[in-house]
Amino acid sequence: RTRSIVIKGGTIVAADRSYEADVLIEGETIAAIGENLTGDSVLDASGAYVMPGGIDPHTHLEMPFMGTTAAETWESGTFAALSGGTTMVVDFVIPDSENLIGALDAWEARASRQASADYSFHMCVTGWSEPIFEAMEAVVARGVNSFKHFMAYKGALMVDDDQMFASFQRCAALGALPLVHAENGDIVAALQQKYLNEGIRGPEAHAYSRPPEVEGEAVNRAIMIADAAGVPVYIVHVSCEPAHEAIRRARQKGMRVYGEPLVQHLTLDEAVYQHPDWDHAAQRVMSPPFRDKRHQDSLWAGLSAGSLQVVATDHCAFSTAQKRMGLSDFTRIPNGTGGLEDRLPVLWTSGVETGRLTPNEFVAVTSTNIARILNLYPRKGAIQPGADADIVVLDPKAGKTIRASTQKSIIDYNVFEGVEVRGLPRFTLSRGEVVYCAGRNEAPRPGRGRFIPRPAFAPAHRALSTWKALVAPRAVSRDPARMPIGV
Ligand code: DUC
Ligand code: ZN
Ligand code: ZN
Ligand code: ZN
Repeated sequence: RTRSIVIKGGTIVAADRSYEADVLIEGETIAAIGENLTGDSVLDASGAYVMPGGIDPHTHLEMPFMGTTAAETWESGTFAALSGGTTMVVDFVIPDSENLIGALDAWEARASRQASADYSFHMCVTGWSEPIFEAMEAVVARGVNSFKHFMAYKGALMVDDDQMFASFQRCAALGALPLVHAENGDIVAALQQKYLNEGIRGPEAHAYSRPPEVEGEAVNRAIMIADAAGVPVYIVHVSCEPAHEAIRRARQKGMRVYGEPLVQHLTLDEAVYQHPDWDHAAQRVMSPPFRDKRHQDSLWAGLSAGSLQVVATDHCAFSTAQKRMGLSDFTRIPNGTGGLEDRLPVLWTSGVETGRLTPNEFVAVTSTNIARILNLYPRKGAIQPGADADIVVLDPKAGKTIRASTQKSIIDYNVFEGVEVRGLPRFTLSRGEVVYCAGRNEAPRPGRGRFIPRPAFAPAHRALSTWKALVAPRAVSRDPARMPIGV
């Protein structure tokens, strides 16, 4: 008989309600929820909240980028995630050629050897060609139903509008969800050059070259292109009011548009780029950059109003030594910050303790909403019989001061250094195994994490478009020179 565990005496917090009950786990899944349940072993959840494990849909572990490779590994990153109550990550596969399946294999090889949390992937589309068109179908068949597009990083990852339009139509035909990094890459490149020409070469110019306007413009454009292609769209790392406004307006018209702020943008502001210590500022260089309070307030409002649905991290963590690649030129500072380990406690402290989010909204934006958006629900994102036993027992009274010196992440700093948080995991369970226990420091077994396939969406998963009937998905051209216009 498989061994069973009962989580006793806690309050189950789901996206839709809170109630007191025990949770019985048999093997890897939840077997029952009820009163006075018994099992082979007991976890005491009294005074704590029993929630679906966090899902971070936006990570870049060991990502080759800007002339280096993100230092956070699959092993350290997933241990950090579990210790912070996140039981699943969705990482971006960046192909360096048209061989999307080869890139997926490379990511899967790293993850399967090292990951201690479950994982899934998004595939990046960084150009357009017949082999990419063909490979997208094979990618979906492998259980990856989302494709990411960069509107920035000109000359590297960026796609132009015609390429994005073709890929979005392909997504519509395959039942996949397009994701977008929305910044106008042409304007960013022009502004970067302007500041370099003026001799402004420090991290502060990183923020100057990526103002809210470039993000707002790109989000509007991505939404309109998605609507023309008849496909829903998910905007990653929404950082400012113009971006949020575009999403809000589209949703009000009935379009299926989703927006993901990061916990960093909700809590850190642009003042970090004026810090007198170069390292301090450069460690916080990511795209889009941190904004001011007006933009933060907009993001918080979006989470409680439902116009923004997910809080992620874009965990893409470089060491201080790597950041120094840009000592004399801000455009060479590797872009990215961490947050995987801290997302839940920082959001609990800045969101729930301040009254900006209810505990149920907290669960919705850290787990349940993204499970539904990515077609993972209810295997993940839910506490119900049959679901994977991915559970965080969160103690709202347990607190700490965030320190790089005590974190599980292998990075030598933390953008939340010195921040006092409450709402720490007492236990984290991944598919029924207790993989983290407060006060204990053992890492779970690398390689125990599993790939979670996400099937294609049903054909009804469409955007509301005024002219979607005009573009039959199968009319998408395989020939990049012959993009379909209308039809
Ligand atoms: N932004 C970052 O800051 N890092 C990784 C990629 C991205 O878009
Ligand atoms: Zn991005
Ligand atoms: Zn400002
Ligand atoms: Zn990213």
